[in-house]
Amino acid sequence: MANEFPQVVTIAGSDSDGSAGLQADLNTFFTRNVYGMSIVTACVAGNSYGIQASTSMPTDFINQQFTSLADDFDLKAAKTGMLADAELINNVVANYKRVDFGPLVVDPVIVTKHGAMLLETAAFETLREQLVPLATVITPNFFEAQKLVDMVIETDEDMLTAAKKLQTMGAKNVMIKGQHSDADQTEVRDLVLLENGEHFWLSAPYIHTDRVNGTGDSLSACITAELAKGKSVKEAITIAKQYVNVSIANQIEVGHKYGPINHWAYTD
Ligand code: PXL
Repeated sequence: MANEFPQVVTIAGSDSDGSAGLQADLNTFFTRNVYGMSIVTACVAGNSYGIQASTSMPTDFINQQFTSLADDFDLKAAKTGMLADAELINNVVANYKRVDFGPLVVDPVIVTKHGAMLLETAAFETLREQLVPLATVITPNFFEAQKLVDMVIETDEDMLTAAKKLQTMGAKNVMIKGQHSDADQTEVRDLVLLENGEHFWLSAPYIHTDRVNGTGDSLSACITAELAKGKSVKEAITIAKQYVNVSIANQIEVGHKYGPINHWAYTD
């Protein structure tokens, strides 16, 4: 049929300033030519200076969003973002198991780049036990990976050990995003461990800018979009890394402090 776009959904929090959360996901879906929907888990009041308040959606309302989408749409892939607390994770997992939304990309959102907690510490165990096993792809950053596998990562070997641990916990494919906290560093290296045991590193120049809000959200959203279009996990991750790099390299001026990335920049 003409004009058919794969349908995808993000199960995530809303960020009022549009830089992260489901807004970044929907921007990514749009520019990657998939039709994006959203199941809102929480709402954050924030701007480019930080987050000022946040609140979770009621359980019944989250259930209804799942039902409303499952009753009508032919979803080809899904992703999770901010899930706030253990109750919310349990609820999303129970709902995800009763519907067919395709492969799941789990972005284990714990804390923002600027230190605001988006997941209660008490929920880490639930995240590990309930959500990680559902992940077709999990995309922790360096910090989140250490929290999830409960180890300090110092070397490349440690990073591979952490990725293997995440597979043992049930995630099929793992992408651990490299550290970028050293002002002198010139590249960022992410590790990918595929379901078949193959692993490889994705390297990109480290771009020194404050305008990187929504990077992790957009990366996982891009992987989701590519999977929905039928790309392999390896292809989807490789495209997503390029998508995000180009989006960071072509910064836009929005807000007075930590700005969003540029979703218009990347073209195939
Ligand atoms: O980028 C992480 C993130 C995810 N989800 C929501 C957010 C943020 C960061 O601000 O607000 C809703």
